[in-house]
Amino acid sequence: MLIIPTYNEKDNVAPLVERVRRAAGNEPILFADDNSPDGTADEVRRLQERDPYLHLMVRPGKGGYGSACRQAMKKVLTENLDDHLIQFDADLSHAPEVLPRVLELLKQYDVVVGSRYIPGGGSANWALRRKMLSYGANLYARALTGIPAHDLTTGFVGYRAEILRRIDLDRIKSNGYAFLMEMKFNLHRCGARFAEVPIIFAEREAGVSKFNRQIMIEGVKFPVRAMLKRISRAD
Ligand SMILES: Nc1nc2c(ncn2[C@@H]2O[C@H](COP(=O)(O)OP(=O)(O)O)[C@@H](O)[C@H]2O)c(=O)[nH]1
Ligand SMILES: [Mg+2]
Repeated sequence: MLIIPTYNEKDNVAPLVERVRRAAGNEPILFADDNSPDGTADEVRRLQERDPYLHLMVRPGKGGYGSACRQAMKKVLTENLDDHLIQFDADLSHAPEVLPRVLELLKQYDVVVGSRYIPGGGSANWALRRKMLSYGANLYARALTGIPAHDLTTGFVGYRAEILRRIDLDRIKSNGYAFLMEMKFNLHRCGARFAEVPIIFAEREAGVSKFNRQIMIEGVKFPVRAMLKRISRAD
């Protein structure tokens, strides 16, 4: 099941669903919408009329990316909706055409990371400065956290349900890029086997990014916290 958090993504959901259907057939999709003012949830309801594999969770208001992912994951796990979960962005930055490969690898691995920083991966239409910043941030985070993957801030990640049951999602508190690192860090510490697939990240064409300063600060602080945990071997 795909887990797709949405905030003001009305114009992106229909083309996204169409591409997922072409690439991955009837793979179920759960949208976790934070009551987007632009009517994203109504757009999903419209699509649900002709697609029985679309699910929608509407939350009362903007609660953040990590919180939306967490709540959607908990729903899949507690209601036993699927044996694997793939988190994915709504803005067409992640190519649905990679999904079959991720699904295949999830038969053998616990966590499959869609990675920009392995051969074959990259970021389309990003300025060199942004590429270097993201690459550097990932080198820094990898050195401090010890997570065995090259792209720790990617939001395209597949998990086996059984490995997610081993970590306590309620203890994961961060919300932005740090949420993505904290998930991978906790899974690595409980023995998850990681695989990576190359992805080409494409910048969104419709809607606006929710990236902000606070998300970045959280992303800089988390690796330090993780390193201290490794040193002290605390939980
Ligand atoms: N439910 C929910 N989704 C969010 C929130 N913030 C961002 N998203 C979604 O998370 C995904 C990634 O966000 P985006 O703004 O594209 O971040 P960027 O790719 O780092 O610029 C998109 O599908 C957004 O719609 C939020 O507060 N709540
Ligand atoms: Mg985006």
